[in-house]
Amino acid sequence: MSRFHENHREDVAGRANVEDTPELLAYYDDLIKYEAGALWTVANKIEPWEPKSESVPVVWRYNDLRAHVLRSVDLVTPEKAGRRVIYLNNPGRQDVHAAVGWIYAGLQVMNPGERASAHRHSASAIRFIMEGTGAYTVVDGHKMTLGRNDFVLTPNGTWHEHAVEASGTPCIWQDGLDIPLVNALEANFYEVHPDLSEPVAFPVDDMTKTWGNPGLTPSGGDWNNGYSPMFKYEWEPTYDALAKYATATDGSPFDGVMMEYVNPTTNGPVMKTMGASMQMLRPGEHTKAHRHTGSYLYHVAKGSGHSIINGKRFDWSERDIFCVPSWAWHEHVNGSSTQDACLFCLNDLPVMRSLGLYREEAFGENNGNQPLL
Ligand code: GTQ
Repeated sequence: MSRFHENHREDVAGRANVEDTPELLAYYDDLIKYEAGALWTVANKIEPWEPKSESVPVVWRYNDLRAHVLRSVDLVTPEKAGRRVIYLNNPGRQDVHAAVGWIYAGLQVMNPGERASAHRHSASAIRFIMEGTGAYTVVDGHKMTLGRNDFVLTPNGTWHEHAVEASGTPCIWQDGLDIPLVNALEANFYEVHPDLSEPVAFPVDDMTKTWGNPGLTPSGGDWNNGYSPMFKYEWEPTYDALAKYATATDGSPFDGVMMEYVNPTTNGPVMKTMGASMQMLRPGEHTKAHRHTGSYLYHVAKGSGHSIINGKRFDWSERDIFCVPSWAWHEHVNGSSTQDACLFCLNDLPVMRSLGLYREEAFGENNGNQPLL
């Protein structure tokens, strides 16, 4: 039996193995009347031997989606739509709007001169800029200019609004939020700003300029908010850091040269519920397979290649988005022998780690690489 379909232990001693009799069936019917049930009828379902993700691996190809995203500009205004976003739907998850696991994602498009009203919610968000110039986000009065492959946080509870300067070009970015998680926890509040907009109260890009200097922190700087004060992480310093680090490390066998975006005041994840990383796959690199708990949404920031997820090959190129569900085997391949490839990854690792649910395993057969199914 393949390692991908381990489902063979249901009748092991100690697990539910009760055969239905007319008496038992009548008993179950009686329990239903009292809003109750017998655990042994559901035990194998509610307590799986190992995580069984409802989500399936998917690649959302930008080549397919881009024209449809742009079509929405002519069909709805940001004022009417609230957010002009095309969301990514995992075909395995029909109960909630999720791209993978408990993570929501969408592609938002905005024309020059457009603005979406300010709001705040219990869900946390990140935005990863895909194309266009002149985009900016205001978070609690801090205005951040946004360029290609920059990523910006809008942590839970912060007022935020997005816009594109009149002098800019049409912009598309990826939104990623923990909406499904916060809804599952039944803790989501949403509020529209009373003025529909918030004044810019600080110098432009001040948080990145203050908190984003490597090895240096502002003297007397005080921050204790549970999320990173560095709201914006720019692509150029990120790529420079990866390129530098690549000259000093062999990299991870599973992930190549990988760095986590951190809250500079804690060295921990950027927000409590969602983390992010950028990894560089060197020319020709083919990583070993592993699996871990948590849900992972990759965005191809640079280059092209493929990933093998649960034994199936998924090709990707720049701007494609793909997901690795919890406990799915995965390995990555850079398709170029001369250029590096970079994968941005949004994940719920902070949740897994802080709740003590993180677990990881290396693929032990076939020299660490999955046989293709
Ligand atoms: O901008 O906060 O794609 O609240 C979906 C829901 C973006 C946002 C989305 C949201 C936002």
